[in-house]
Amino acid sequence: MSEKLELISFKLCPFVQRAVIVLKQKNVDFDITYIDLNDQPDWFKKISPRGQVPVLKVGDEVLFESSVIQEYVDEVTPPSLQPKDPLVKAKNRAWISFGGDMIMGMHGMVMSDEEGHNEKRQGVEQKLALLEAEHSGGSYFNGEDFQMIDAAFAPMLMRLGFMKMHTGIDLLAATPKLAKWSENLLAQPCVQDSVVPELPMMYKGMIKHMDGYMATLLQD
Ligand SMILES: N[C@@H](CCC(=O)N[C@@H](CS)C(=O)NCC(=O)O)C(=O)O
Repeated sequence: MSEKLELISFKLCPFVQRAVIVLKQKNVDFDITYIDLNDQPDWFKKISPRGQVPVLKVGDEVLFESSVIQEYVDEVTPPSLQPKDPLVKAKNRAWISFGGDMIMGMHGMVMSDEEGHNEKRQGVEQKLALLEAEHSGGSYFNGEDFQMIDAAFAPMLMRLGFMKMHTGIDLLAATPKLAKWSENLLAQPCVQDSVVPELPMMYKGMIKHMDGYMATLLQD
């Protein structure tokens, strides 16, 4: 790779973390620039078509959408983290997109009043059950190798851990394959090094700040 990559990030963002995990797993030397999404700098507004992170700067070019950034980084740094079988790869892509919906559902759980929280929680639990049924039962999603889909789901699983730690809500209690998967993924250096050390406390602060039903469940 000729140009040094620059990733535009917001510390709390799970979608940025998807990209960081691939960059770390591939040992790519990259710069990371943190912005405040609630007070977006003008230069960011100019380069981010949706006003969202992650954005990856590749020289004068800009990429957005976490899964696209993951795939670009993967393609320019062989060997690939994607499954070789095109059908498995395509199915994984679909589940990665599904994982994005789950991240949004979890955010809804954090933001909502009790009724909304319970509704969103039910939605996330249903999705977790579907994911459990699709999981190989091996160390990682497809089996024994860490692949792209693992990088894509680790941020969500990490946040489920924060939720459990701060509120006691254990959404993985009914999905043993996912619980084991989470344990395996959170032990990976590329996952551990993909966030700032203060993230667990930032997540708690976000729950408090959102002031929804979940804030009433916060434990000390
Ligand atoms: N589908 C996008 C979602 C990215 C996303 O939702 N990023 C959030 C932060 S975690 C964001 O930038 N939100 C600001 C906004 O939507 O205004 C992706 O996968 O990259």
